[in-house]
Amino acid sequence: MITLYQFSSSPFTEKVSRILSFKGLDYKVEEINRLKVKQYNDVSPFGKFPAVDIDGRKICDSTDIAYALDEIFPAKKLIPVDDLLKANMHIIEDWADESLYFYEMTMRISWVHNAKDTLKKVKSTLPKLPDWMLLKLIVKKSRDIIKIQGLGRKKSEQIIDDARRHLQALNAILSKSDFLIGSHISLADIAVISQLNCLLDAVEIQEMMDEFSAIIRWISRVNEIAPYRKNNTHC
Ligand SMILES: N[C@@H](CCC(=O)N[C@@H](CS)C(=O)NCC(=O)O)C(=O)O
Repeated sequence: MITLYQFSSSPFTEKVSRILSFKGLDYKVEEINRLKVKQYNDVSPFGKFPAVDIDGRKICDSTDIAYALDEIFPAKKLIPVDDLLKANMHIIEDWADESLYFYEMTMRISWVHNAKDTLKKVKSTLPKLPDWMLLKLIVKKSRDIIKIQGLGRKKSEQIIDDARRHLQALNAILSKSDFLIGSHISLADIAVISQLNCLLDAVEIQEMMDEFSAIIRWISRVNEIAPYRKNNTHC
Protein backbone atom coordinates (compact mmCIF):
# COMPACT_ATOMS: atom_id res chain seq x y z
CA MET A 1 0.00 0.00 0.00
CA ILE A 2 1.30 3.44 -0.99
CA THR A 3 0.20 6.71 0.63
CA LEU A 4 1.21 10.05 -0.85
CA TYR A 5 1.29 12.87 1.70
CA GLN A 6 1.00 16.07 -0.25
CA PHE A 7 0.27 19.72 -0.70
CA SER A 8 -1.75 19.40 -3.89
CA SER A 9 -0.53 22.79 -5.13
CA SER A 10 3.14 21.77 -5.07
CA PRO A 11 5.09 21.02 -8.27
CA PHE A 12 6.94 18.34 -6.31
CA THR A 13 3.61 16.62 -5.59
CA GLU A 14 2.89 16.67 -9.32
CA LYS A 15 6.32 15.14 -9.91
CA VAL A 16 5.67 12.22 -7.55
CA SER A 17 2.12 11.77 -8.82
CA ARG A 18 3.43 11.51 -12.41
CA ILE A 19 6.07 8.97 -11.37
CA LEU A 20 3.37 6.85 -9.70
CA SER A 21 1.10 7.06 -12.73
CA PHE A 22 3.95 6.23 -15.13
CA LYS A 23 4.61 3.10 -13.11
CA GLY A 24 0.91 2.26 -12.99
CA LEU A 25 0.83 2.21 -9.19
CA ASP A 26 -2.30 2.74 -7.11
CA TYR A 27 -2.01 5.02 -4.15
CA LYS A 28 -3.95 6.87 -1.52
CA VAL A 29 -3.61 10.62 -1.07
CA GLU A 30 -3.47 12.45 2.23
CA GLU A 31 -3.67 16.22 1.86
CA ILE A 32 -1.58 17.95 4.52
CA ASN A 33 -3.04 20.86 6.42
CA ARG A 34 -0.27 23.47 6.39
CA LEU A 35 -1.03 24.33 10.02
CA LYS A 36 -0.59 20.72 11.14
CA VAL A 37 2.68 19.78 9.47
CA LYS A 38 4.26 18.78 12.82
CA GLN A 39 1.77 15.91 13.13
CA TYR A 40 3.52 14.29 10.17
CA ASN A 41 7.02 14.34 11.65
CA ASP A 42 7.33 10.60 11.22
CA VAL A 43 6.83 10.79 7.43
CA SER A 44 8.60 14.12 6.87
CA PRO A 45 11.00 15.15 9.64
CA PHE A 46 11.89 18.34 7.64
CA GLY A 47 8.24 19.39 7.40
CA LYS A 48 8.41 19.44 3.60
CA PHE A 49 6.10 17.58 1.28
CA PRO A 50 5.54 15.41 -0.72
CA ALA A 51 6.40 12.34 1.31
CA VAL A 52 5.32 8.75 0.83
CA ASP A 53 4.71 5.65 2.87
CA ILE A 54 5.37 2.50 0.86
CA ASP A 55 4.34 -0.52 2.91
CA GLY A 56 5.64 1.18 6.05
CA ARG A 57 8.80 2.62 4.44
CA LYS A 58 8.58 6.39 4.87
CA ILE A 59 10.41 8.61 2.41
CA CYS A 60 10.38 12.36 1.89
CA ASP A 61 11.89 14.50 -0.88
CA SER A 62 10.69 13.90 -4.41
CA THR A 63 14.16 12.86 -5.63
CA ASP A 64 14.61 10.26 -2.88
CA ILE A 65 11.06 9.08 -3.55
CA ALA A 66 11.85 8.68 -7.27
CA TYR A 67 14.98 6.62 -6.59
CA ALA A 68 13.15 4.45 -4.05
CA LEU A 69 10.25 3.83 -6.44
CA ASP A 70 12.65 2.83 -9.21
CA GLU A 71 14.35 0.40 -6.83
CA ILE A 72 11.13 -1.11 -5.42
CA PHE A 73 9.19 -1.12 -8.72
CA PRO A 74 11.87 -1.61 -11.40
CA ALA A 75 9.55 -2.79 -14.20
CA LYS A 76 9.30 0.71 -15.70
CA LYS A 77 12.40 2.67 -14.83
CA LEU A 78 12.83 6.45 -14.88
CA ILE A 79 16.48 6.54 -13.91
CA PRO A 80 18.77 5.49 -16.77
CA VAL A 81 21.20 2.65 -16.15
CA ASP A 82 23.89 4.20 -18.34
CA ASP A 83 26.20 6.39 -16.21
CA LEU A 84 26.36 9.34 -18.60
CA LEU A 85 22.61 9.42 -19.21
CA LYS A 86 22.05 9.17 -15.46
CA ALA A 87 24.45 12.08 -14.82
CA ASN A 88 22.71 14.26 -17.43
CA MET A 89 19.35 13.28 -16.01
CA HIS A 90 20.49 14.26 -12.52
CA ILE A 91 21.69 17.68 -13.64
CA ILE A 92 18.43 18.49 -15.46
CA GLU A 93 16.30 17.17 -12.61
CA ASP A 94 18.20 19.26 -10.10
CA TRP A 95 17.94 22.35 -12.35
CA ALA A 96 14.17 21.88 -12.49
CA ASP A 97 13.87 21.40 -8.72
CA GLU A 98 16.29 24.10 -7.64
CA SER A 99 16.07 26.74 -10.37
CA LEU A 100 12.80 26.47 -12.30
CA TYR A 101 11.01 26.04 -8.95
CA PHE A 102 11.90 29.59 -7.94
CA TYR A 103 10.65 30.95 -11.26
CA GLU A 104 7.26 29.34 -10.71
CA MET A 105 7.20 30.59 -7.12
CA THR A 106 8.08 34.10 -8.28
CA MET A 107 5.87 34.37 -11.34
CA ARG A 108 2.84 32.35 -10.28
CA ILE A 109 2.68 33.22 -6.57
CA SER A 110 4.60 36.40 -5.77
CA TRP A 111 3.18 38.43 -8.71
CA VAL A 112 -0.28 39.49 -7.52
CA HIS A 113 -1.97 39.46 -10.95
CA ASN A 114 -1.05 35.75 -11.34
CA ALA A 115 -1.47 34.90 -7.65
CA LYS A 116 -5.18 35.81 -7.81
CA ASP A 117 -5.74 32.92 -10.24
CA THR A 118 -3.25 30.64 -8.51
CA LEU A 119 -5.11 31.16 -5.25
CA LYS A 120 -8.21 29.45 -6.66
CA LYS A 121 -6.10 26.34 -7.27
CA VAL A 122 -4.11 26.29 -4.04
CA LYS A 123 -6.90 27.13 -1.58
CA SER A 124 -7.46 23.51 -0.58
CA THR A 125 -3.96 23.34 0.91
CA LEU A 126 -4.29 26.51 2.93
CA PRO A 127 -5.95 27.42 6.24
CA LYS A 128 -9.60 28.45 6.00
CA LEU A 129 -9.30 32.23 5.75
CA PRO A 130 -11.00 34.87 3.57
CA ASP A 131 -9.55 35.04 0.03
CA TRP A 132 -8.05 38.53 0.46
CA MET A 133 -6.17 37.34 3.54
CA LEU A 134 -4.94 34.18 1.83
CA LEU A 135 -3.78 36.17 -1.17
CA LYS A 136 -1.83 38.51 1.10
CA LEU A 137 -0.36 35.53 2.93
CA ILE A 138 0.85 33.59 -0.12
CA VAL A 139 2.25 36.67 -1.85
CA LYS A 140 4.13 37.73 1.29
CA LYS A 141 5.47 34.26 2.08
CA SER A 142 6.70 33.70 -1.49
CA ARG A 143 8.23 37.19 -1.65
CA ASP A 144 10.14 36.58 1.59
CA ILE A 145 11.55 33.32 0.19
CA ILE A 146 12.53 34.62 -3.24
CA LYS A 147 14.10 37.74 -1.77
CA ILE A 148 16.49 35.58 0.22
CA GLN A 149 17.01 33.23 -2.73
CA GLY A 150 17.81 36.21 -4.99
CA LEU A 151 15.28 36.08 -7.82
CA GLY A 152 12.98 38.36 -5.85
CA ARG A 153 15.54 41.14 -6.09
CA LYS A 154 15.51 41.17 -9.90
CA LYS A 155 13.23 43.33 -12.06
CA SER A 156 10.25 41.48 -13.51
CA GLU A 157 11.50 42.12 -17.09
CA GLN A 158 14.78 40.37 -16.21
CA ILE A 159 12.90 37.42 -14.74
CA ILE A 160 10.76 37.11 -17.87
CA ASP A 161 13.93 37.20 -20.03
CA ASP A 162 15.55 34.52 -17.83
CA ALA A 163 12.45 32.35 -18.11
CA ARG A 164 12.38 32.77 -21.89
CA ARG A 165 16.07 31.70 -22.03
CA HIS A 166 15.21 28.58 -19.99
CA LEU A 167 12.36 27.69 -22.34
CA GLN A 168 14.54 28.34 -25.40
CA ALA A 169 17.08 25.84 -24.03
CA LEU A 170 14.38 23.22 -23.45
CA ASN A 171 12.88 23.85 -26.86
CA ALA A 172 16.29 23.45 -28.53
CA ILE A 173 16.81 20.04 -26.88
CA LEU A 174 13.27 18.94 -27.68
CA SER A 175 13.53 20.00 -31.30
CA LYS A 176 16.17 17.31 -31.70
CA SER A 177 14.89 14.66 -29.34
CA ASP A 178 11.55 13.29 -28.12
CA PHE A 179 12.69 13.42 -24.49
CA LEU A 180 15.20 15.45 -22.51
CA ILE A 181 17.66 12.62 -22.00
CA GLY A 182 18.21 9.99 -24.64
CA SER A 183 15.27 8.44 -26.44
CA HIS A 184 13.17 7.45 -23.42
CA ILE A 185 11.23 9.31 -20.80
CA SER A 186 13.24 9.83 -17.61
CA LEU A 187 12.97 11.56 -14.26
CA ALA A 188 14.35 14.68 -16.00
CA ASP A 189 11.19 14.97 -18.16
CA ILE A 190 8.93 14.48 -15.16
CA ALA A 191 10.79 16.99 -12.97
CA VAL A 192 10.76 19.65 -15.70
CA ILE A 193 7.13 19.22 -16.80
CA SER A 194 5.97 19.45 -13.18
CA GLN A 195 7.63 22.84 -12.70
CA LEU A 196 6.60 24.02 -16.16
CA ASN A 197 2.97 23.16 -15.53
CA CYS A 198 3.02 25.51 -12.53
CA LEU A 199 4.91 28.15 -14.48
CA LEU A 200 2.16 27.98 -17.09
CA ASP A 201 -0.19 29.55 -14.55
CA ALA A 202 1.74 32.78 -15.13
CA VAL A 203 0.24 34.83 -17.94
CA GLU A 204 3.74 35.92 -19.08
CA ILE A 205 4.67 32.27 -19.75
CA GLN A 206 1.35 31.53 -21.48
CA GLU A 207 2.00 34.47 -23.80
CA MET A 208 5.42 33.19 -24.92
CA MET A 209 4.45 29.55 -25.50
CA ASP A 210 3.75 29.95 -29.21
CA GLU A 211 7.54 30.39 -29.59
CA PHE A 212 8.05 26.86 -28.29
CA SER A 213 6.31 24.31 -30.46
CA ALA A 214 8.74 21.50 -29.56
CA ILE A 215 7.93 21.98 -25.87
CA ILE A 216 4.20 21.90 -26.60
CA ARG A 217 4.54 18.59 -28.48
CA TRP A 218 6.69 17.16 -25.66
CA ILE A 219 4.07 18.19 -23.05
CA SER A 220 1.44 16.09 -24.88
CA ARG A 221 3.90 13.19 -25.18
CA VAL A 222 4.74 13.19 -21.47
CA ASN A 223 1.12 13.74 -20.43
CA GLU A 224 0.21 10.61 -22.33
CA ILE A 225 2.86 8.41 -20.72
CA ALA A 226 2.98 9.90 -17.24
CA PRO A 227 -0.24 11.84 -16.62
CA TYR A 228 -0.81 14.02 -13.60
CA ARG A 229 -3.84 12.62 -11.78
CA LYS A 230 -4.61 15.57 -9.62
CA ASN A 231 -6.98 14.00 -7.18
CA ASN A 232 -6.42 10.33 -6.65
CA THR A 233 -8.14 8.67 -3.70
CA HIS A 234 -8.70 11.23 -1.02
CA CYS A 235 -8.90 9.96 2.50
N1 LIG B 1 13.35 19.11 -2.37
C1 LIG B 1 11.99 18.85 -1.96
C2 LIG B 1 11.22 20.15 -2.03
C3 LIG B 1 9.80 20.02 -1.49
C4 LIG B 1 9.25 21.39 -1.15
O1 LIG B 1 9.93 22.41 -1.16
N2 LIG B 1 7.97 21.39 -0.83
C5 LIG B 1 7.34 22.63 -0.41
C6 LIG B 1 6.02 22.79 -1.13
S1 LIG B 1 6.28 23.21 -2.80
C7 LIG B 1 7.09 22.56 1.09
O2 LIG B 1 6.84 21.50 1.62
N3 LIG B 1 7.12 23.71 1.76
C8 LIG B 1 6.82 23.80 3.15
C9 LIG B 1 7.90 24.47 3.92
O3 LIG B 1 8.96 24.77 3.34
O4 LIG B 1 7.69 24.66 5.12
C10 LIG B 1 11.38 17.77 -2.86
O5 LIG B 1 11.94 17.54 -3.93
O6 LIG B 1 10.40 17.14 -2.46
